[in-house]
This record gives sequence, C-alpha cells and structure tokens, in this order.
Amino acid sequence: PQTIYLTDYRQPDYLIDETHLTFELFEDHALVHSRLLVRLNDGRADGTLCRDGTRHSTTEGRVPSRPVGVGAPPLVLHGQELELVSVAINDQAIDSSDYQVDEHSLTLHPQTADFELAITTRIQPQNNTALEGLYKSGGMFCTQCEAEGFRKITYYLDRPDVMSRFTTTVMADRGAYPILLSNGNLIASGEHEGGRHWATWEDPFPKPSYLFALVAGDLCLIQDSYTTLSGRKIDLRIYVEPENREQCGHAMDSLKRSMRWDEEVYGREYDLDIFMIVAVNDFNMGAMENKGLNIFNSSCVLAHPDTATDMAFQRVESVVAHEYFHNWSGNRVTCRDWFQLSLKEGFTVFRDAEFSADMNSRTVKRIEDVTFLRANQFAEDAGPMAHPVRPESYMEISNFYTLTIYEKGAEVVRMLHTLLGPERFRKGTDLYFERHDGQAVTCDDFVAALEDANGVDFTQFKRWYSQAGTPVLEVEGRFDASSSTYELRCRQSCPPTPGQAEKLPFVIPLRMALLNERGEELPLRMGGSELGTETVLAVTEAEQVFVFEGVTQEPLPSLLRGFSAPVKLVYPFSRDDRVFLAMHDPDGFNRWEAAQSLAVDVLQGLVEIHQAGRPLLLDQRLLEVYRRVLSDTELDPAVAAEILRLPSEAYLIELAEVADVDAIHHVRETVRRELATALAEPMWERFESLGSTAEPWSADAASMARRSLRNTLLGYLMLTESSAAMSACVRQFVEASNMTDRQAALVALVNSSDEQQKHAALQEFAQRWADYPLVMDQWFSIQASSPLPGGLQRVQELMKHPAFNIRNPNKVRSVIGAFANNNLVNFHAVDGAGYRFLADRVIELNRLNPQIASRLITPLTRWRKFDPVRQELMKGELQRILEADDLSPDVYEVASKSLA
Ligand code: HT7
Ligand code: ZN
Repeated sequence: PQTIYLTDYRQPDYLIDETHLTFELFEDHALVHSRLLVRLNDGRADGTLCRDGTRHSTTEGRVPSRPVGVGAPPLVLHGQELELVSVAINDQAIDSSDYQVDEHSLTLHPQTADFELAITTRIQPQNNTALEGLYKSGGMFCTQCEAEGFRKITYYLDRPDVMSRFTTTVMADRGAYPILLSNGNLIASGEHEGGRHWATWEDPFPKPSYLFALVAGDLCLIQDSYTTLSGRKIDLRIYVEPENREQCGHAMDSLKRSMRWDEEVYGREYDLDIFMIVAVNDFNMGAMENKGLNIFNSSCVLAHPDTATDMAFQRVESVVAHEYFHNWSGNRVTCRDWFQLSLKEGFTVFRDAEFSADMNSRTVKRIEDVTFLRANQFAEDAGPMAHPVRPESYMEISNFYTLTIYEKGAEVVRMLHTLLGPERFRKGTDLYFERHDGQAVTCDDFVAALEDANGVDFTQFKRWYSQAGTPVLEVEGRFDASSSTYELRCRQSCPPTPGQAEKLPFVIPLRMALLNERGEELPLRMGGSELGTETVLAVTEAEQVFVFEGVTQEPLPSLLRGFSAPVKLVYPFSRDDRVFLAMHDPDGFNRWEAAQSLAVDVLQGLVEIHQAGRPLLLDQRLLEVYRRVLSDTELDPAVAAEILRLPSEAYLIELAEVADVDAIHHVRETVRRELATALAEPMWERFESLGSTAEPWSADAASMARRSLRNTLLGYLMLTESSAAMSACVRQFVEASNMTDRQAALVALVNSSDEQQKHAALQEFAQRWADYPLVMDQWFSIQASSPLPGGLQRVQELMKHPAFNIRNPNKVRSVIGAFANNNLVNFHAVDGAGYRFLADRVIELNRLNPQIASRLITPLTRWRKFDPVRQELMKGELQRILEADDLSPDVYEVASKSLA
C-alpha cells in the first residue's frame, strides 16, 4: 500500500456542488444512480453555494458551461469494489474509450468547466462483511462512510474538503423495508409497482461524502421533540428493532440533555428540523455522526436497568452526546483532510467529557478518563504506532482512529481551555464556528481562532499537535527558610518516537497548590503578584524554576491537579507524603492520584521483592489509607470506589521498563487478597451500610455511586473465600433488581474457586438472556477476561457457542478482544499459545473485516515491553500475519510498522 503524506495535500481540482443519488435496493444487489453537478475548482466562488442551510434548486443560477483548455486536469474519482454500469456527461452516454477505470478510481477528461455527470454502479451490500460503505446488518440496509466508505458505494471525490448538497432517493420492497431514511428532511415519498416504495430526502447543508447515510429496514420508532432556545421545535426520532423498543428512553433523555448543554455552554443550536438515531447490531465502532441521521452500534443506544449496567448507561449518555456535538464540531465545520482528524475528534471528545462531568461527578469522570489514558494512550505513545495528534503520514486512515487522535487530542483541547480559562475559550470557539461555518479546515485554523479571539500566541503550544510521545515532567521542590521562598524546579523531556528522535519543549500547564501541615492551601505569591491558592504555571522551557514568595514553612506541593497536562510527572514524594496527600489534599482528583501513586509504588516494590524470591509484606500505610477511605462517609462513594481500586495490570505493565506480567499479576492479586483479609470488618460494615441490592433501581448519581462502592467491596469480600461472602454474592446474583448488581456478582463468582456456583450462575444467566445479544456480550466478556488458569481454552470454547459470530464486531470484542486486552496473564502465557490464537484470528478476520482485524493486533504491537522469550514469540506471530495471503492495507500497516 501507498503512504499518504500531509505535505502532499493539494486542493481538489474539481468540486461537486450538488449530489443526487438514487438507490435501488434488492436482496442480491443494489443499483446506485448518481447525478453530480461538477465544477472546475479554479478559485471562482460558486454562485449557488449555500452555507446557511437554505433550500437550493438544481441547475438554475449556475453559470453557463465554459470550455476548458487542453491543460484542464483530469477528473479522478475514487471508487473501490464497484461494478461500473454506465457513465454520462450532460446526458450523453460516454463509452469506455473516454474514461479509465482501475481498482481505485475512475478517470474522466472533462471538456467544460461545469457539467453534469451521471454514473450508475452495482454493488453487493449483502456480501459486505467489512461493514464499510453500504451493507446489511441483520435484515436492515445501512451505511458507514467515514473515513473512505463512500467510494464503495459510487465513484466520487471521496475526500472531506469536497462539500456538496445531497438529495437521496431510496427505493426498496415495502414489506421488508418499510422505513427508508437518509440525511436531512423527507421531501417526497410514494409507491412503485411490485410492492416497492421510495422516499426522497434532501439535506440543505453542504457536507462531505463521509457524512452521507442511508438506512432501510423494518424498524420501530420512538419519537419525542425538543424546543431550541430560539423556539424551534425539533422532531427527535430513535429507530430500533421492534424488540428493543423499551430500551431507548435513556438515549432519548441523553439527546435532549446534550442539545440543551450545547446551547448553554457553546451557544450552538441544532439546525435541521429532524434528528434521527438508528441502532444497528453490526458496527465497527461506537457510532457515526452522519448529518441528521446518526447510526449507532446498538450497544451505545440501548439501555434498560434489567439488561445494562450503570457503566453502559454512562456510555450511552456520552456517545449520544459525542455524536450530537459533532453536528457543529465536525459537520458544520469539518476537516480539510484526514490528517486533521483530531480537529473534530479531539475537540468533540473534550466536549463530551465536559458534558458528562456536568451531568455526573466531575471528579469521577476525570479519574476514569485519566486512568484510561494512562493505561492505553501512553502505551500507544510508547509503541511502534506512536504518532502526533496531527499525523504526518498514513497508509490506511482507518488505522488512525486512535487513542492519540481521540483521547490525547481531547487533552490538547483541555490544555487550551485551561490556559485560556472558560470565558476566553468560549470567545475562541465562537470565533471558530463563525469564521469557518460550512468550511473544511485544519487544526491550525482552530488554534488561530482561539489566538485571534484572545490576542494570544500559541505557536509553541502547537508542538502538541506535531510531536508524538508522552513528555516526562520532573519537578523538585526547594524550601529556603532564610528567604521565605519555595522553588519549584521543572525539567521536561520527551522520549524519541518513530521518525522523531529529538523533541522541542512543550507548553505544559501545571495546575498546582502548596499545602501546609494541616493540608490547607497556602496563598501563592510570585514576582509580587498574588495568585490565589491555586494556580496554573506554564512550563515552557526544558528547565525552568518558579519561585514562590512569602512561604514561611516547608509546604507539600499538590501538583498537576486534575491531570492538567498529559505528561508523566516525576516528583520525589516519599510514601508518607503520598499518604498525607491521599488523606488531606483538598483537591479530590489529587487525593485519588496520591493513593494511586502510593499503590503503584507499593506494587512495584513488591514485584521486585517477588522476583528476588523474598516473601511479600504489605506496606501498612496503604492499608491505613484504605481503612480511612472506608470510614469516610463524607467522601463521594464513587470516588471512594475509585480510590479502592488498585492500579490495573495494564497500567503497571505500561510503567515497567520490562514488564514481568506473571509477577505483576501475582503481586496485585496477593495485595488485593491481603487488603480484603485485613479490612474484612470495615468492608462488611460499609458494604451493609450501602443498602441492599434488591432495592428498586434508580438512575440518579447517588444510587450509581452506592452501587459502585458496594460492588467494589463485594469483589474484595469474595477474595476472603468466606461462606458469608459467598452467600451474599449468590443472594445478590439471584435477587438483584438490576444488571449492575447482577453482573458484579457474576464477575465475582466466575473469578472464585467455587466451580459449582460459578457454573450454575453462568448457565442460569445464559439461559435467561439468550435472546439479548448485548447481555450475552457481557457474559462472553466476563469469562474471556477471567484470569484463572485455562483462559485460552475457555475462549476457544466460547467461540463455539451458538451466540458467537465472528462477523459481528461486538462479539469479536467481547471474546477475542477481552481475552487479549483484559486477560493479560493468560494472553501472555509463556508458551505463546495466546499470541498464536490472536494471530490466527487476525488472519481470519483480515478477509472478513480488515478494520476489526487490524485493531485486534494492538496487544502484539507492544512486544518491546516484554522479556526476550515473549518478544520473539510475539514478533514471530506478527511476521506470520505479514506473510498471510491477501493482506489488507489495514493489517499490513500495523503489522509491518510494529516490526520496523
Ligand atoms: N466519527 C466516527 C468515526 C467512525 C468510524 C471510523 C472508521 C470506521 C468506522 C467508523 N465508525 C465511526 C465516530 C466518532 O468518533 O464519532
Ligand atoms: Zn467522534
């Protein structure tokens, strides 16, 4: 496959002002008729371009066709896996001597600067297992066009800087496909002979092809409405399969809350009269923000307390918000090219995270996001696929929907928000939306709007977009009693990443406070200015010293509050310092952070002790922090649950120079068991004080927080193997009024040594929920993630279960993905069987669904983290993948770069 470079970007030679599509859908094929109004991109303004969404007629108002000279560029349309049926220009059929077709394109030689191009293609949606373009999911036709799926539907300028007004007619059998949807507003519909019918949709907003969508199926409708702040009534619709009708209330409520939030926080109102969400079972990612017609993985729409956990409820809320927010950050203002992907994704993840923080607990949301980032994005930044937030090259763009683009991209926007403050950030985004409405722009344009609105210079800050890798920020504190000063000495560096050996200093916003011996924040003074009790220092140099004045006793610094920059902070805190901060820091996030870093320090120390063959003795200070948290009834139970969770194995692996996966697992499990045994009494007390699982379910934050803590405690108590814990767990499994509690009990049973209870529970669960694919996904995932011996064999058995289907991405994620990503001790078995299994599945999926296949490779790409034996085994499997026949560009890119 070819490598595409950002530096090669050129404006398109042609533009498409209007796109008229007609789809004839049949069981064994589909015909796609397109009529495109094409114009040479010679810099002339388009007389008909409408950016305000007003209706627009077809040919009136267009300037007359102008002949183009001999030097006119060819029109090269993208197209893949298409059968070309016919081509006509200005109603004149042209034959194959006048155009060239190859595997990836159709090339034409226009004679005039403006013309109408009509193309018919035939495609096979029923055979499309890659789930890109037009495909069938169950009995439904649906599309996924981002990033480059539209070219599998028809020949087109399938690039985000070609924005066109779309009108779409869908024709299909009325009985099988009573619902026919596309982007925008329904403008006409009717019947055809032979039991067929049609509907025409018109989207007044110019959009790139990646935002095109079509759905045809037998779906039921859940309808509501929303009145915007300016008084417009919007028709809200969620379409799902009839059996899921009762599971849409939470998504609808989340949508209405998102619409209100975007008006209040960003001044952004919805623009069409209708907003639709469709849930499909076969989907490569979470959801897709197609204009006016979002298509969702059913796992991100459906939520009912009987079938979905609190975590699933929160995921639905955040994905609905994310896709809705794209209507402005992505659709009204889109990306110039795919190197700018984080322009929309980083910004929108930041927006959805702030929304979730406002709707739920801000501290818990930040803890969850930081935990995820550090265990996963940091690993990506340290691996062979490391790339900047704005990459410089790619082979297959689908591989660049990464944690760096999404999560680190969101951190970059968060830092801009931190440096500017909320009001100035809002001034900047107002200017951004106003200046670029209807345009396809770059990350530089985004930053320029923030700069221009506030008269600031972010030139150095923009290194966050161009330099890959996780910076290390080393800080030291120095108190000088004689001058009453306290110095913070900062040193930053960033490890080399592929193609970037040397890095220049970043702008690192360091939110901090100084605490006295009672944990109170001291007033901060620097250069004679009073800074309040918390400030944000901008670390801009490789080495830099900040001097605080008027400090009369040695303080303890509370650093990087709220994780104000995506860096690895190194400060020589003693364990006692960490205990103090965990108990006294007024900042909730940093209390959690101090407890985490204490636990990391303790676990890392024990790993070394274990490797030296010495007995493991738990540092009692960790125990005391836990004891204090258990008795602190003032603390939000959801935060308490987060503090009581030990750092994950994945995070400990990420932190290690060479990860000893067996030692990490052994030590972490031993510490968990010791904590449970030593704290069994306060754990029981707190567990019982948090109510009963049979209580009626409620969705409010306080109830969710109680469930979270109670289930964390249940997990610990089950480690004591007491009969009281077992009966509480079995009772909870049987009596639970909701899936959160039932699932937590099932997890504890599956990971227990009581074979009989485990099998009974698994069987009962599978029988009861056999008709609920999303619940069965949980059942698969719990078993595939269980670290007990024999993990691979269990996973192989699970793949034989009638509910498993390798063509369904959710099933692949819940069995194969869960095993390779969550079950580290089994996946990394030293005989290499886990690696071999994963490589076999990658090779199998490479032909069926390259996007899913290439994502599955990720755990193998981390081979540099492990011992020489495992390294060789992992590299061997990557090599075997590379030697497989018919390798997709997706899989080739990841496997080859991992071995480079
Ligand atoms: N913008 C959407 C990306 C997406 C996608 C990308 C590649 C292949 C399949 C896909 N499905 C959705 C989702 C989002 O970030 O909102
Ligand atoms: Zn997105």
